Amino acid sequence: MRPVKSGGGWRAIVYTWQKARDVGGVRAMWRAMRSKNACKTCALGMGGQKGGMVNERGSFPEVCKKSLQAMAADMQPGIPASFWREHTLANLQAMSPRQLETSGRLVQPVLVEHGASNYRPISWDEAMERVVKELRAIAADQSFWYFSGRSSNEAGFVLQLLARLYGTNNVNNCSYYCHQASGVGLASSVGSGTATIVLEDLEHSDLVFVIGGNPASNHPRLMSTLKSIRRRGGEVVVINPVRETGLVNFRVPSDPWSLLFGTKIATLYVQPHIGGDLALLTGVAKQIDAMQAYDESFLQKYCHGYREWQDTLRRTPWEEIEKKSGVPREQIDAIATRYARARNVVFCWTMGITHHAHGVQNVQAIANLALMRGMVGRPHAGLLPIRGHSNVQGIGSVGVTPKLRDTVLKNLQSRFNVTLPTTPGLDTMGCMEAAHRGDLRAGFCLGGNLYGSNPDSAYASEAMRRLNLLVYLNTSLNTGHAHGLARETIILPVLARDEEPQSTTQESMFNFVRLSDGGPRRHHGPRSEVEIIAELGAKLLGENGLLDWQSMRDTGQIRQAIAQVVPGYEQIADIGTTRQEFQLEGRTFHAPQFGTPDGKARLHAHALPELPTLESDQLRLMTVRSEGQFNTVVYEDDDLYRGQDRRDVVLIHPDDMERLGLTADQRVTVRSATGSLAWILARPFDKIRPGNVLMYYPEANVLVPRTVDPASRTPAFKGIVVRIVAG
Ligand SMILES: Nc1nc2c(c(=O)[nH]1)N[C@H]1C(S)=C(S)[C@@H](COP(=O)(O)OP(=O)(O)OC[C@H]3O[C@@H](n4cnc5c(=O)[nH]c(N)nc54)[C@H](O)[C@@H]3O)O[C@H]1N2
Ligand SMILES: Nc1nc2c(c(=O)[nH]1)N[C@H]1C(S)=C(S)[C@@H](COP(=O)(O)OP(=O)(O)OC[C@H]3O[C@@H](n4cnc5c(=O)[nH]c(N)nc54)[C@H](O)[C@@H]3O)O[C@H]1N2
Ligand SMILES: [Mo]
Repeated sequence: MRPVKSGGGWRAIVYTWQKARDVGGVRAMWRAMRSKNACKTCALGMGGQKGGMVNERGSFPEVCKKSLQAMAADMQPGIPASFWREHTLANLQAMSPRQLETSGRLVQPVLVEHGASNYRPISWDEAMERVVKELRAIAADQSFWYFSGRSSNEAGFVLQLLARLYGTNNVNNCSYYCHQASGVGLASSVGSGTATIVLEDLEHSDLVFVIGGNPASNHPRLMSTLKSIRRRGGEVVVINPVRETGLVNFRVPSDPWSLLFGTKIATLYVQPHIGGDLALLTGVAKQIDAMQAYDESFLQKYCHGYREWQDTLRRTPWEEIEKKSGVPREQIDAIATRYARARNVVFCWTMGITHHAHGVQNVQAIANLALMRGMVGRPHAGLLPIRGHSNVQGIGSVGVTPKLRDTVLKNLQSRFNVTLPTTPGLDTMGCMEAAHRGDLRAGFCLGGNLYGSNPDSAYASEAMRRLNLLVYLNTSLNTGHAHGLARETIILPVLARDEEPQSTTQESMFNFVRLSDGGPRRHHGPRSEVEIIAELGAKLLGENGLLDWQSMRDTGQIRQAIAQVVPGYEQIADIGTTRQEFQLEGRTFHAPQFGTPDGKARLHAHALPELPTLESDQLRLMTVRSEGQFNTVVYEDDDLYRGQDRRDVVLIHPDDMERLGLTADQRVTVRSATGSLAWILARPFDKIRPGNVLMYYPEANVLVPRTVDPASRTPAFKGIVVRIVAG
């Protein structure tokens, strides 16, 4: 496949028309895309009451290929009952993520018991009875409750409440495999775990750092903002071991000029080694310090820890910085020079920063750099973690975490007149480990693909096999349904956001709460998430009379409760009638008054981590997304921007290919300390920094060790030491 020279462009537009045709016409697709629902894919956020394809600033059309893919997937026909007879578990296990996704929409509850060869359809009543029976037979702390960031605030709120009333804090979400390091790092620096700016601030900045992310594929709408910044004469500095095509040149489909001629995105592109960011960021700070380009009075007035940090910077030798980042001094200075002359700077980052054993330190190093020049706590500058799922931030806000904030716990207890457990809850990896030890009996997954998103797939599968019961609430089939099986596994089909009978809400990464109207159901069979959860609550806990589960079927009443319980969410109470979407208070810092107890920010000093020492035949592997997938859901095998037509590949720099004596498309086995993958094609890829290689998640997860960042418990999905051998 010939690589394209720019991201976006005509191919994105042609794709749109093709997708529309596939699902029954342009009108059907247009109607679906324009309905008043928050976009289903990433957390950049669009849609809601301003209508689909509109962002919070009212700009239209804001559309990207992956939102069309997600929409088209939800518009698929239902999986017929015969499918379950015709496909054994062994068949499902042999299917690729893409084949599973394109099997159709889940429309009836299905069950597979240990020893059975197939899933079989069961009634909703039978499914509920089985779940209730198992949950009654075990201690509450023998269960866990996993949430993907695809569900609504309402569903998230009620399910976490149900789990706690049942008696456990083993409540967690996919953020533990995603941006948890950002939440922990930001909270330790500025006292709030989310973006410090709103969209408008970004649009006024004159320098944007894009660190460890590939927004051309994963957050395409960010590209039109980057385009505008470049057009105004602003700069974009990219830090990424891979020269990602779309970050070099992008054709913004909604802009005729950009579409025809393309827009240059990066003004400076720096390629560290995987895991080299902490050293690199420290180097940039050291140079700013040497240039005396820092804001001394800001640091003194509004920050703690400045002197210690400055001492550490001054003591860290340049040789160590260059060696551990893989970036020569001149390039570090070039970044510092640009930073020193910019007036309004925004720092964006994604998984290249968080998916490391030192993820929190990476985030703190970004915050240090920003604080150093007073780039946090005023308009048009700040910190912007580019979040993943469309509502991952919202479910975290409404209580889907193992440890509730003190005020939320207090408010929940007084609002519902209940006493909730205070025993420590497990995070996501903690649940997998406890299940593997045999300490857990049952798991309940609201969306997502817990198996597919896990490191060490063999371990994940084994952990799940040791459970009595696993319940999945999903819209479509995924690898978890084939490989993540307990003694008894139940899949419950749910409605997608735009099929909900009642309105729901979502929170974007800019802390903006949107209202989704829902819409007509596309299939008989799937149920609303809230309805399923309320029914489970009534059947499991109804007799204790603690909660009126009937009212928990009504999203308006759930929002009343959220408004009373979650500080900042007060305005959600009447959003169903006022339709007034809103910005959450206390998260955006337009003045140097931070969310910490005394209002000051904190700088953190770090020792630089060693990059893993590589023997001559070893390389560092990153596991990433292609342009044709959304997490574990693969829509297409192509990775357009990286010029790949298949996924069973390992992308290697030509110099490394030569050194290892490999030829293009040779079959190889990739081995890590955790596992190995055979029959992989070795592909020369000159856009990656030599010494580093790239493979696609989730297929490569058999290679990913269970190493986590001790501070955030986020797995190190990037930076795995591998050996690549012929055959
Ligand atoms: N189309 C699409 N959109 C998505 C998703 C999707 O799967 N598909 N997923 C959503 C979710 S949940 C998330 S979290 C986001 C993920 O968005 P991204 O973080 O952009 O996703 P990854 O594919 O993990 O890409 C990581 C990027 O970091 C770089 N990288 C790897 N290691 C390092 C490193 O050590 N340092 C630096 N500086 N860079 C590194 C890689 O080269 C790659 O460009 O996207 C969201 N949006
Ligand atoms: N090696 C490696 N592993 C990784 C990563 C990586 O970069 N490398 N990235 C990590 C990251 S950032 C994340 S966020 C996790 C992703 O982890 P998850 O969020 O657990 O996984 P997804 O693949 O997004 O979930 C896909 C499923 O969600 C279901 N779904 C879709 N819409 C809805 C809905 O409206 N309601 C419900 N109930 N279900 C729905 C569909 O059935 C689909 O199969 O993976 C992590 N794992
Ligand atoms: Mo994510």
